[in-house]
Amino acid sequence: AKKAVKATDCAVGEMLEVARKQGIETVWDRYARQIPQCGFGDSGLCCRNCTQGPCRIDPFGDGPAAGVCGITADSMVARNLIRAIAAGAASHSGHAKHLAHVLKKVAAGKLTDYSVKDENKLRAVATRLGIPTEGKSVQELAAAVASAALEEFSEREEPLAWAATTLTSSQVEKLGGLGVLPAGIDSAISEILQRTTLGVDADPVNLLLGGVKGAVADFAGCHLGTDLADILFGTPTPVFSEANMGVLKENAVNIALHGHNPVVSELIVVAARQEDILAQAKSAGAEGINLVGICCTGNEVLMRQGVAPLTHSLSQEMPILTGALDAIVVDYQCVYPSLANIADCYGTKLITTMDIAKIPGAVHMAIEEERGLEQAKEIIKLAVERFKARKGAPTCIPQVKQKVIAGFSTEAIIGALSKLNAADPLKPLIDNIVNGNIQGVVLFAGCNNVKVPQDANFIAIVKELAKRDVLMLATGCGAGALARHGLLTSEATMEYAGPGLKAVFTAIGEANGLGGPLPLVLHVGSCVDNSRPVDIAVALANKLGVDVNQLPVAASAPEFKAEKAVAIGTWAVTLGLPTHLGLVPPVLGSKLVTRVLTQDIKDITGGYFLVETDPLLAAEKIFDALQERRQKLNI
Ligand code: BF8
Repeated sequence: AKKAVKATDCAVGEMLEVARKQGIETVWDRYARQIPQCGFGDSGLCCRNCTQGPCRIDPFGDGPAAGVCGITADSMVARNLIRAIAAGAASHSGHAKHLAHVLKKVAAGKLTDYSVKDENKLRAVATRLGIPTEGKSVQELAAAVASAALEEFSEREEPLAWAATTLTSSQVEKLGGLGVLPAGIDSAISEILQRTTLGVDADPVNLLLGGVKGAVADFAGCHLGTDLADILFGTPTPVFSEANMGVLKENAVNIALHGHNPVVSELIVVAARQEDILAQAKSAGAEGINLVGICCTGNEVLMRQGVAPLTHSLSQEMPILTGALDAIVVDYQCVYPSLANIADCYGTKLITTMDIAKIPGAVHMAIEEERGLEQAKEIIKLAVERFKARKGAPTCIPQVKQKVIAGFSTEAIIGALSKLNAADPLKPLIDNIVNGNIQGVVLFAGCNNVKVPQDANFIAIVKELAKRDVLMLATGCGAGALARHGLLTSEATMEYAGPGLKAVFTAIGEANGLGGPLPLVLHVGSCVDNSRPVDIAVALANKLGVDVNQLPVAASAPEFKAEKAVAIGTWAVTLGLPTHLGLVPPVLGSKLVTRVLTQDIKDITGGYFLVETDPLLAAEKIFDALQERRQKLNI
């Protein structure tokens, strides 16, 4: 019964049993050791922003009602929240900035291992940005887009191009009117850090507006991350793969690609397919090189290369316990430092590749893009050595895997719809929303969290909304959860979709030669790719002449964990979406902040946070939010 509380994925369950028998400490053990967690921190009422603290405010009114400087509970909670948004924005946009530098070097002809893989996307992004494209070479356009991208970071004269050109004009106007349309991504992040230091902004609502501005910067950073990755590595199209630990192969060199940015992992994919490297693996006695993915780097290489997702986020330690994982190559974000100890116990090579993300105990190989492919080959060699050392030793790979269909970029979704109506691809979608075959659209985003039995909320909510004919999209570890549970398949559509959704997905799937309906949930990519559903919503809104906050569209982060998820959730609300959270965020220490986020903001942006920890009730509330929108549209 204890196992069921930790995870719903039976592969994870098997590995937990191995961990128990072998005395390996996991994320769940460390969590148990943290209990009881600090109630002040949990409610947002702990401040460490100066050395007169740490200060704590008593949420029940018996103890201190202010910090040493006089900061109130409302402001303390707001400050803490928006610092998380700044951190999230820094992460997503840091990833995008990294891609922008690569694109700039590609344009300058400095890199041989990278190129522009999708010229159409490059031209489309340039056109959207107002960069003249006619007669321009790929190099010239790449240079122009890279420099426009890098200009987003400090401070422009104009609002962020990746917000101003991607949202509806009324959204842009509204955000401008509220003073929350940033002129620079880094400047918005830095502004949050400044206004939340000792003795700057003490007005909770003003602080929250600062957070909204940071969230818009995060949105721009995410969109930039998607656009540049598509340009450099190709825009995803539907792809078939398999998910979960059963994809490991005892007799192959198994290498997991973990983190967020495809810059390194794409080269490892290229290297692993080269004859000389394959020959090395074979001469070591392996049947081949088996690349697998973890977290969002895993999503990136699944979407573009069909690399099988191994596991996600919360269970990232588990595959090492199979004994079959030869190397984990990480870039940055969501990589648990605990991997080093477990990898050491099993002889798995943990390889860090970014100078901002080192882990004691790991092998560090700083990737220089100028010789990236060569380094990718060196990394694979380390994995081959480890394979040689373990060859013949028993492994315990859980025989658990599921089929997966992924690769649903905006372009792929529009492409699939165009098979039903080439002249007007959005029309079939709109018609089916209007006639009720599709009741609305929900985006599942975000992480797994140790406080929720892994995947349980995702699975329960998705099954419930499927019955009710809701079209669902997913990103990040949420998409991973659904992949590992077999919900990104045509079979799941046949089993769980309501009649309207099933009919629509069957028509689209057949028109596209998928041999069955579209998968129950469309995997749109990694967490930065939450920008993709926004593109679709904006296109729908523009076509219908309404705003996004009128569409029957919602978001859900049922097991969120990272600061990045706080930033995404906040921009989803800012762009007008009812946004469900399956855990209570650390804001309950302020009634005012709680009310603004769950109620008052609805009057301003149309979006709001909907907090519900019970998944079945959450599904009902999300569905009700869609119905409210339908009624207002008279459909
Ligand atoms: O960026 S869903 S645990 S891996 S933060 Fe991290 Fe959360 Fe996973 Fe992807 Ni997103």
